[in-house]
Amino acid sequence: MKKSDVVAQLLEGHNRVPRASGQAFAPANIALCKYWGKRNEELNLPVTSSLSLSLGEWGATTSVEPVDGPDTIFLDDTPVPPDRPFASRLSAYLDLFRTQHGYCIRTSSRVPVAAGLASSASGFAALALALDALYDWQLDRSQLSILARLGSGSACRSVYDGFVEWQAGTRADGMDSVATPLDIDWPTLRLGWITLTRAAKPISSRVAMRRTRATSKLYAAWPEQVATDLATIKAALATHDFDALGQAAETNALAMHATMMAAWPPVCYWLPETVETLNSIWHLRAEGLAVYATMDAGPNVKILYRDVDEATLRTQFPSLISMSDGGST
Ligand code: 2P0
Repeated sequence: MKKSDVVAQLLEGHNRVPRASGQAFAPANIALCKYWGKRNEELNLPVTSSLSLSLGEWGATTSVEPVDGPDTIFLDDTPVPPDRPFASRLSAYLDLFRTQHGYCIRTSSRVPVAAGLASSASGFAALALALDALYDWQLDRSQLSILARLGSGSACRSVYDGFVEWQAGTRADGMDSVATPLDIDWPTLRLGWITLTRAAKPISSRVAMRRTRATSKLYAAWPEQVATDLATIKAALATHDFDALGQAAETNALAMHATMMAAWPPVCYWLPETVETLNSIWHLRAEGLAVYATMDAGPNVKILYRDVDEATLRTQFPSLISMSDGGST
């Protein structure tokens, strides 16, 4: 099945004539239980479910406007040349919706892209929501989650705020592979990120996932790891058990990295500073501070902690930014 078949199914009977423009915001999200590996690459269908926390005001605002001629794309007011992967990936996604015309896309990303904060997640979620506004489809969140997933897997989680579970689903067409919001309120929980480098990552998560699944023997253990961690994380969220949450999230992230390090050629996103930061976190924890690490497809480290420890952690990690800081870079 192709992306265009899924779109045709979702938009059957819906308006295909655009209004003048559409605009939307979507938050970035950080997975506490990671998505790593696809069962279907065309539709971004995952091998396992995953669970994330959306980052409030940190995210992307995107506007979309039909224009004559080819697509024009602006990122933070700077035109992006059409041959850049960023632009060609957006244009390929827009091909799913256009009739004749091109689009002018303006995205302002209030996500520290270099910190590996899943810019494609907020970007494609904001674009799917903006297209819904442009065409006045009035799709429900579940359908919007599917549309966003066709752009980038983790984007399906960014159509909601707060804690979100992405159900892997089993259907070949992915209509049951959607994100759902979890009814959890935990105002004292903090997620922050420590930027160690702004260098572009050497290998995309898309390619790294594919290689891991194809060559890493450790990947066989990944679905079971996720099943255990997901259950632990959901129980910990329900009871506000911070240490259980932190331990499961950190274990899950490190297990994900272990699967990719055991791939061939190996995929290692870690830098010396990554190891140094993880060691600092482990040292602080040994001294009694409740802080846990998580990492995505990059060298930077995110931390989970409680609001009471914010000041201490800012002293330890001067580059720490917290989701509670508000979305300005
Ligand atoms: C996650 N990551 O759950 C995991 C953890 C990175 C590590 O989702 O190919 O950009 O567009 O579906 O969503 C990053 O992968 O990949 C990701 P595609 P995506 O957040």
